[in-house]
Amino acid sequence: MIDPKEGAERLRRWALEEGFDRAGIASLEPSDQGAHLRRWLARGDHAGMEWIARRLEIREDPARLLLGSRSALCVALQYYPLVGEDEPEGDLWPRVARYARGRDYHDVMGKRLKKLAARIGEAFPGCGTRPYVDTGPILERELAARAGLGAQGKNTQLLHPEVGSWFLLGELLLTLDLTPSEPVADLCGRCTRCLDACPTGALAEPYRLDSNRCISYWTIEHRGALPEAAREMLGDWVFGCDVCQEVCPWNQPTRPGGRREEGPTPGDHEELRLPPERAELDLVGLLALDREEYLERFRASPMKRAKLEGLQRNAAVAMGNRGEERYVPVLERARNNADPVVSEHAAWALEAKENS
Ligand code: B12
Ligand code: SF4
Repeated sequence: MIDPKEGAERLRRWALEEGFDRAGIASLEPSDQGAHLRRWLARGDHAGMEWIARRLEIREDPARLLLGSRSALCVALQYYPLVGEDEPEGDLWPRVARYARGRDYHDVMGKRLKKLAARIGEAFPGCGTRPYVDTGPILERELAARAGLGAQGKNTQLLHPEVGSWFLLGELLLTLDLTPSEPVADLCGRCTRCLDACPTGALAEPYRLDSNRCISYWTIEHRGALPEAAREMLGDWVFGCDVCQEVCPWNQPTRPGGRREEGPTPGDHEELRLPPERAELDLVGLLALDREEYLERFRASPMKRAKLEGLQRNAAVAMGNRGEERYVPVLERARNNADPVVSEHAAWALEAKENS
C-alpha cells in the first residue's frame, strides 16, 4: 500500500524530473463548475466548438475516463518568458500567440507524460494511468486549480503567483489514492484589466469568455470564411491572441506592491522557442507559401491546427486591416489562390485597403 502523502510527494518530484515546471495532485471528484459550463453552452459562448457540448457528463466527472481512477497528477509547462528570448521582430511573430511559436506542446508534454506513466507503472504495478494534454473531455483549468497549480483569473486563464499565466496544462489520471495539493487563493481581487483591454469585448463579465468575439477562437478554431464582423475583430492577429494575458499584473515585470521586481519566473524550454525556419517568415512570406514549403516549415508547429488555408486567410485579413501599400502585390497574387477562402479574403483585404 502506498502512503498517500509520501506517494504524492514522490510523483510530484518525478514530474519535475521529467521536465515539467510545476506539478500537483487533485482528487478526482465531480466538477464544482458544471452549472457554469452548462450556462456557458446554453448561451452559445462556445461559438462553433460543438465538440465541447458532447460528453458533458464526463467533462463534469473526469473519473469516468479511467475505471477506478482516484487522483490526477496535474502538470504545467511554461512557454514564456523564455530565458534570453526577446520579442521577435517583423510583422508576423508578435501577432502569433506565444504558446504557438515553438514545437507543438501536445507532443512535448504528451511524450513526457507517457514516460512519467511508465515510471509510475513500474513502481506501482497494477496502477492504471491515462495521460491527457488538451486531448480529453476535461476542464483542465479547474482540475489544475484543485492541484494547486494556480487560481482561475477573470480572463479564465489559470494564474500562479510566481509565474503568471504563461504555462500550459496536462494531466495523468491515476488509480492511486494520493493526498491533494493545497489550492492557490484568488489572485484577481478587484482588478479588471483583462476585461478592459480585450479589443473585442469577448470577456463580457469576469470568468465568462464569449468565443463568438474571441480572436483566439476565430484565428485557430474557425474553419472556412470569416464573417465580416470577425475580420474586423482580428486586427492583425494571425494565430491566437495574448492581449488578456499581456495586461495581467501577474504577468508584468513589476507586480503591484513590487514584490517580485524581476517579474515572472522564466521557463527555459528550447523546444518551445521560435525556430529559424519559421522566424524568417513575415506576413508576405506566409501568404506566398506553397504547400510543400508550408509542410516543411510548420511540421512540428501547433499552428498546423489552422491548416495552410486558415493561416493564409488570417494573414490576408491582417494585411487588409493594416492597409499598407507593400502588401498589395502579394494580395493581388493571392486573389488567384486555388483555395476559394484564401482568394476571397485576399480580395476583401485589397478592398479594405482601397477604402481606408
Ligand atoms: C475550448 C478552449 C479554448 C476556446 C474557449 C476558451 C475558454 N475560455 O473556454 C478558445 C479557442 C477561445 C481558447 C482560447 C485560448 N486558450 Co484554450 N482551451 C480550450 C480548452 C480545449 C477547453 C476549455 C473549456 O473547457 N472551456 C469551457 C469554459 C466554460 O470554461 P472556462 O472558460 O474556463 O469557464 C469556467 C470558468 O469561467 C468557471 N467560472 C465561472 N464563474 C466563475 C467564478 C469564479 C470565481 C471562478 C474561480 C470560476 C468561475 O466555470 C467555467 C466552467 O468550468 C482548454 C483545454 C481543456 N481541455 O481544458 C484549452 C486551454 C484552456 N487553453 C489554453 C490557452 C493557452 C488558450 C489561449 C491563451 C491561447 C491563445 N494565446 O490564443 C487562449 C486564451 C483565451 C481565454 N481568455 O481563455 C490553456 C490554458 C492554460 C492556462 N494557463 O490557463 C488550456 C488549458 C490548454 C492547455 N492544455 O494548456 N481556448
Ligand atoms: S484572447 Fe484576445 S480576444 Fe480572446 S478574450 Fe483574450 S484579449 Fe479578448
